Amino acid sequence: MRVISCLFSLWISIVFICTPVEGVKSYLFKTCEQSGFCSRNRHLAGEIAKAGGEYQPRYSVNIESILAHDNGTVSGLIEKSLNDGSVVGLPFTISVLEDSNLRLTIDEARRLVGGLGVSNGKLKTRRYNEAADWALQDGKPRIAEKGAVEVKTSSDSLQLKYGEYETSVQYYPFKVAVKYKGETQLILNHDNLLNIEHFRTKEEQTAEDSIHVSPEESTFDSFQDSFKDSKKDKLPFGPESVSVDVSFVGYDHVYGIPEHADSLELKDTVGAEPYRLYNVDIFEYEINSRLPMYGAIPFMFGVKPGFASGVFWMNSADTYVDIERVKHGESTLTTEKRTTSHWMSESGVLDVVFFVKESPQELSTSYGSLTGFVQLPNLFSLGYHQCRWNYNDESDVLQVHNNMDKYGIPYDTIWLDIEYTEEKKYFTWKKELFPDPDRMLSVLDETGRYMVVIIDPHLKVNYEVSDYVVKHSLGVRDSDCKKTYHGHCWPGESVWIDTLDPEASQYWSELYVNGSRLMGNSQNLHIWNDMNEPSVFNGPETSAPKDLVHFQNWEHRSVHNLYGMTFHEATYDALKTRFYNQRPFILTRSFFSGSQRTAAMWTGDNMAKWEYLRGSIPMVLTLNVVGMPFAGADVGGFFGDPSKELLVRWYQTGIWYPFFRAHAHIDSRRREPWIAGEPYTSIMRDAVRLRYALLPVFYTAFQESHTVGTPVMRPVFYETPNNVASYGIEDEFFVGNSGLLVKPVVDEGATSVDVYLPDDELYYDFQTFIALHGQGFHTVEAPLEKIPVFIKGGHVVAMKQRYRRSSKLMKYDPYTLVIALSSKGSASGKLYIDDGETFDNELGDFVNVAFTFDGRKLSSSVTGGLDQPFVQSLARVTVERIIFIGDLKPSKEIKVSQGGEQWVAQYESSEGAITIKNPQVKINSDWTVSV
Ligand code: NBV
Repeated sequence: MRVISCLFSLWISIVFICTPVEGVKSYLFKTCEQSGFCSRNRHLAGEIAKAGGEYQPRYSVNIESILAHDNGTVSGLIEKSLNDGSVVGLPFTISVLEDSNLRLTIDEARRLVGGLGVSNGKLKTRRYNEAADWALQDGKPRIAEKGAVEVKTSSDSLQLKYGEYETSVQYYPFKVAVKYKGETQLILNHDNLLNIEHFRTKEEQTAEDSIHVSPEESTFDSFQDSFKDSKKDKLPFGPESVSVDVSFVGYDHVYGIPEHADSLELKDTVGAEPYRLYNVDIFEYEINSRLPMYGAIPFMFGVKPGFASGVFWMNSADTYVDIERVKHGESTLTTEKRTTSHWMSESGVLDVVFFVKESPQELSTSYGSLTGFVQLPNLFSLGYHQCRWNYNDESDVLQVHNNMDKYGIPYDTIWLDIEYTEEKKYFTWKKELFPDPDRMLSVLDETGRYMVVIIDPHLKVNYEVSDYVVKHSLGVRDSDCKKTYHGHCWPGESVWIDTLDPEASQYWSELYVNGSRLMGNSQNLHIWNDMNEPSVFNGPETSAPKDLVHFQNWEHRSVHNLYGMTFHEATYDALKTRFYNQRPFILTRSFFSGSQRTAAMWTGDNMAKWEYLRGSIPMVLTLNVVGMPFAGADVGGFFGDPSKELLVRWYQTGIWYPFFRAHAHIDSRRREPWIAGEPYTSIMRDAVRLRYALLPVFYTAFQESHTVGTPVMRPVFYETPNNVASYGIEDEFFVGNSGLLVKPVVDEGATSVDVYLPDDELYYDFQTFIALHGQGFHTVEAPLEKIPVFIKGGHVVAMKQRYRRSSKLMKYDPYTLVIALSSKGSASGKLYIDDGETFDNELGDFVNVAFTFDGRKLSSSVTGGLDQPFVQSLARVTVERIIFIGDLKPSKEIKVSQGGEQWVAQYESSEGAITIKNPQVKINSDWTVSV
C-alpha cells in the first residue's frame, strides 16, 4: 500500500511539475450542464422564460404567518406549492440592518425538524446556515436601531420604511423590491426564478404520481452525480439547491464575484458558461474565463450615476451566477433596463444582503463594515517579496539576500516554498539544507528583513502532526462521519486538518508556539498558506469530495468555499498568539468573504505571458472592489520564462499591486532582477525603489481601507462615479485616494500608451511634471524605462526618497512632499504614520497628518496620539523637500513656521516645479509654509 501511494505521489509530482505549459485542463471541471443543481436551475429558468406570462409562480407568503418584531425584523412563512396543491413551508426573515442594508433569509421547515431518514443518520439535517457567521465581522450583523423601521402590512404586500428607503415584500408571487430616494434599485425574484429544492426522498421523487417535480423542472442528477470524478458523491439529501434572481434596476455595469481570470466588468453569460464560485486548484488557468478559481467572494454590485447597489450572497457551497442585461423590463415592477443576476447554490439556506448607496465608495464602506475591513498590514509586507519555488538552502537564501544589496534593490522578505521541509512534512525543516533556521533568520533580521515559509493544510500521514490530528479526530472526515479522510497531495498520502473545529485551530496554534520545531525563536518568520481550496490531487475537480464531513457533522458540500478561510484564520490566530505584539502576515491562495481581516491573497499560478500581465490588473482591481484589497499576482509569471522585456514591464506593473511578490515555478530559469543584466536590472531596480519611495502612500491607502474600505488599487470609476465612460476602464487605476493614476505598459514592444483621463482636472506626469488636461484619451510616450504615472491636480503625496535596504531601515527617514496644484491652484492630502508593526496603533499610538494648500499657504495639521511613545519618537523625522508642481509663482521669501518659531527656507525653480529645500519641519506637529 505504501509503495503504491509513493508511486502515486511521484506520478502526481511528475505530472504537476513537468507538464508542458498548455493551458487549463478544463475537462477537470464541471460545466453548468454537467453539474446537477446548475443544470436543473438553468433548465427551470429556461422553461419559465418560455412560458412567459402563462407561468404560475409557486412561491407566496402566508399572510397569517407574518410577524413584525419591534427591531425592524419581519418573519413569516413562504409557501412553495407542489403539484397537488400541498405546500412546503419555508420560514423567512427580513431585517433592516445597521447602515440601511437589508437581509433576507429563507430556510426549510422540514430540514429543521430532522427525522428525514437520510442514509447517514449522523449528518446535521438542517440546511447549513453558518456561512454568515464566518463571513461577517463578529459573526452577526447589527440590526437597525429600534424605531428606525416602520412596518406596514396590507392585503397583498408589506412595506418597510427606513430613512429614504422603502422595501416592499409582495406576497404573491413572492418578490422583494428595494427603493431608494423614490427609485427602485433591486428586485429579488423579479423573474420568478426562486427555487428552493425542498427535501424529498428518492422514492418520493421517482414515484409515478410524484408531487415533488413540477413540469417545468428537470431531475438531472438529483440523487447521483454522473460527472466522471464525482460519481462516488453520496448526495445524502438529494436535490437541495437554493437559487433566485436579483435584478439591478437601471444598471448595466456590474462588478465583483471573484475569483475569475476575466474582465473587471462582468459579462453577460447568455448562451455561455455562468461565473462559477467554487474554490479549486485550477492548474494553468486561462485568461478570459469564468471557470472557478482558488477563492470566492459572492458579492456583486452595479453602478449608475448617483447610485450603487450590491448583493451579498452568503452561501459557501458550489455556486454559479448567470448574468444578463435586459434592455426593457416588461413587468409590473419596472419597465427600466436592468441587469439580472441568477444565483444558484448547491445547498445551504438562502441568506442574502442588499446594499443600496449613492456611490461605489459608500458601498465599499458598507460592505466592509459588515464583513470587516482589511487588516492594517505589517509594513514590511508592503515591501518587495522575493519568492521562487525554491530557494534551495541557507546559502542560496543568503546569496539572494546579499545580491539584493549588491545591486541596490530594496527588499523586505524572502520566501521558502515546499522543498524546505523534510519530505513535505510541515513544521519540519530539511536539516541538511537548513541546519540552523534561527541563525539564517537572524542574518535577515540584521537589515530588517523577514522570511515567509509555506504551510499547507494537507498533512503527510505517519508523522507526529498528522498522527495527532487522526488520533484526536481533528481532521476532515469521510462521509461515514467517523474515519479521517485520506487523499493525495504533495507529500503523498495525506489527511486534512479541519479548521472549522475550534479544537483543531487550538492545536494549530500550539504548533507555532515560540521554540517550536518550525518556528524556533525568531520573530521575523511569517506564513504562506497554499493549497487550501483544499487541493486534493485525487479528488473530484482536484478538490475534496463534497460528501466529506466537518466539525459538527456538516457536509463539506456546504462549507467548501469557506474552508480555506478557516485555515488561514487558524494560522493568523496561531501567529498572533506566538508573536509578542506583532501583526502577523499570512498569504493565502484560497479565500472567502471575510478573508481580508486576516490574510493577503495572490492570484495563483499565472504564466509568463503578456496576456497574464494584462489580465492581472482587472483581477486585482476586482478583488479590491469587493473588500479584499491586499492582493497581487506573481510578478514575472509563475509558469514559464518571461522575456526580459516582459519581466521589466511586470515589475513596473507589480510595484502597484497592493501585494508585490516575484515568484516562479521550480522549472523556470532563475530571474532575480540582476540576472537579466543592463539596462533591465537598473530599470527593475528603479521600479522597486519607486515602490519603496511610495510606501507612505501605500500604507496610508491601507489605513484608509482598514477604516473605510477604500480600494487600495482603485478603479477609475471610483474617482468619477458619474462618468459612465469611465465604468469600463480596467487597464489603469488610482492608488487609494492619493491622486496617483497609473497606466502600466502591458503590450509587447509598446513604446506609448493611451491614458484615459476621467475628468477635466490637470494630470501631471509624475516624472517630468508636464501636465495633461482634458477628459478623454491622451497618447503618452512609454519607452522601456518609463512607467506612465500621473498625479492628479489637487493632491499632496508624501514620499521617502532615500534608498534603504528594507522598509524597516526607512522608519525614521525624512519625507518629500509633492504638492500637485489643481486647476484652481489648491491641493490637499493625507499621511498616516504609526510604528508599522505592532498593535500599539490600536492604543492610539499613531498620527494622521492632513496637508492643505490654498494657493499661498501649505499647512500641515497633525492629529492622533501626540503624547504616545512612537509618535513622540517621530520628532526626529523631518520633511526634507517640498515640491510644488503646477503654476506657482512664489514670493521672494518662503516663510516656515512651527511651534511658535518662524524661519525662511530656500527654494529652487525648475521647469514645472518649485522645490523647497530642507524646510526643517518636524512631521509630528503642525506647521505652515507660506509661499
Ligand atoms: O508549493 C508549490 C506551488 C507554489 O509555488 C505556487 O505558488 C502555488 O500556487 N504550489 C502552488 C503547488 C503546485 C504548483 C504546480
